[in-house]
Amino acid sequence: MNEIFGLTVFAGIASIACANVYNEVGDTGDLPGTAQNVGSGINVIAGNIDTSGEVDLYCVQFNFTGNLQIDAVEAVGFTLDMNLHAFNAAGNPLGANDDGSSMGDSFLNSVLTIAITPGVYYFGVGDNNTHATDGAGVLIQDNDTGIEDPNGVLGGWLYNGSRTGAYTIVFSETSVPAPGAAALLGFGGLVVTRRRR
Ligand SMILES: [Ca+2]
Ligand SMILES: [Ca+2]
Ligand SMILES: [Ca+2]
Ligand SMILES: [Ca+2]
Repeated sequence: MNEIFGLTVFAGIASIACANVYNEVGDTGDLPGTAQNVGSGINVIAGNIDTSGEVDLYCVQFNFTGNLQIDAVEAVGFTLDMNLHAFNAAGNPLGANDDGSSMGDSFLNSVLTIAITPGVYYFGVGDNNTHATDGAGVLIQDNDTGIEDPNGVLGGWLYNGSRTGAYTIVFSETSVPAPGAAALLGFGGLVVTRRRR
């Protein structure tokens, strides 16, 4: 079933951009020590929340300085209420989002833009109201309000979600801070226009 979902998702993403896809292998862990290493050159991760309350964390390398937009998108037909968290190489929180969209898709998806320099970053996704804590269980990043402790180190999660399903995480390098939805919608419109010609 994973492969079928992956193909479906890939077909959707491929129309948006030139996609270099990393497919979750089995189930990635939820902490830096068990996160799957995506490496560099990937702009789409396709994975699955297949256990109620689980978090999927990925380690990704980026080699540019600028703004990175991350969209966490539920697969069509599923009911995940995406949550998205970003961390630096040390596991310090960089931001989180529960409900947002830059793609004109479900408001239950998540979108986040962070300023980055070349290096390794961690991205975690889960179902609704998934919060990041340190190893002692102290909240360091809230899915709704974002960073609680910028010096906190990811060491655990508070799970509240219960749904399962497939998702994609889409990475877009953006040149302008805080890109509006219009920019991406405009891009999407260009694709549609070209296809119709
Ligand atoms: Ca998983
Ligand atoms: Ca997992
Ligand atoms: Ca959400
Ligand atoms: Ca929430």
